[in-house]
Amino acid sequence: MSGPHRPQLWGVVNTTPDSFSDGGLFEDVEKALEHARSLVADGAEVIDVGGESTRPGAGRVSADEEAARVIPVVEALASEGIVVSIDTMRASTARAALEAGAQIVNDVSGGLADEEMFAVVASARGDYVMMHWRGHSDTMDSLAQYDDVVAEVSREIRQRLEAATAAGIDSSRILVDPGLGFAKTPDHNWAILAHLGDVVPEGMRSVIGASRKRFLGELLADAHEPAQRDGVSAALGVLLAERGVFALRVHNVRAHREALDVWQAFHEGGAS
Ligand code: PMM
Repeated sequence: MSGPHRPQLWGVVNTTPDSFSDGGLFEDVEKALEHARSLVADGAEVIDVGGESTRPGAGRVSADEEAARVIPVVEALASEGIVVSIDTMRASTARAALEAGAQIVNDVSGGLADEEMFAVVASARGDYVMMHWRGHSDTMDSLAQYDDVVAEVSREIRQRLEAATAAGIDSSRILVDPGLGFAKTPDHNWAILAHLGDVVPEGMRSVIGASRKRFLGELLADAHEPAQRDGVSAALGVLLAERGVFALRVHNVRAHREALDVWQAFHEGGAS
């Protein structure tokens, strides 16, 4: 397509145990694989595999448990030729996932949760998603304090970028994510979205994870389940495409693909 870049769709696969299943790890792995394959069929270019919930208030999972959940999934998907991103704040999990074939490390802490992370990424190949973060899920809501959220998040992102490049990660490998909902209220999220061009350094690729988040649910009239936020998520996805975002991290890939099809046809109509 001529004109703006069409964002990649990264499909989210959580390997956190299914509370409705008592089939153990094997069944959970099989379910995650099935889900990932359906997201690829729907148009996902990357599958983002995570084993630790980062929802507000969530506690941590041990390193062993996280690795036991994610590594078999990463290995199986990579062997099928699927591009895998590992969503982890732990250097040990990132290293194991890279060895198992992951091509991207998605670190919601931007290297702050584990001081070994930058070294692991620097010594490997592939992209690194560096998200803006202020603290773990059990404290992050209390860290949502800013005088000027756009200026402060922009500054903190640049500080982390300097640290990452000083540790040997080439900036061309880094994708910047402002971390919607991570130490941010809905108003903070909207301010950041309105000023993405200031928050993401010029010339750098960005990833946005807005899909199904609470701040979108708040726009809807009645109490909605996360899956009922797919329409508003896709609407925002189109606006982000317009802003030149490189990738959208989403749960319902099909809804976003269709929305981007409309966006693309709209632009191509204008171009002919
Ligand atoms: N959000 C969540 C988890 N991982 N990774 C990136 N890069 N950006 C995000 O915004 C992000 C993430 C939490 O959302 P979920 O619980 O809906 O997956």
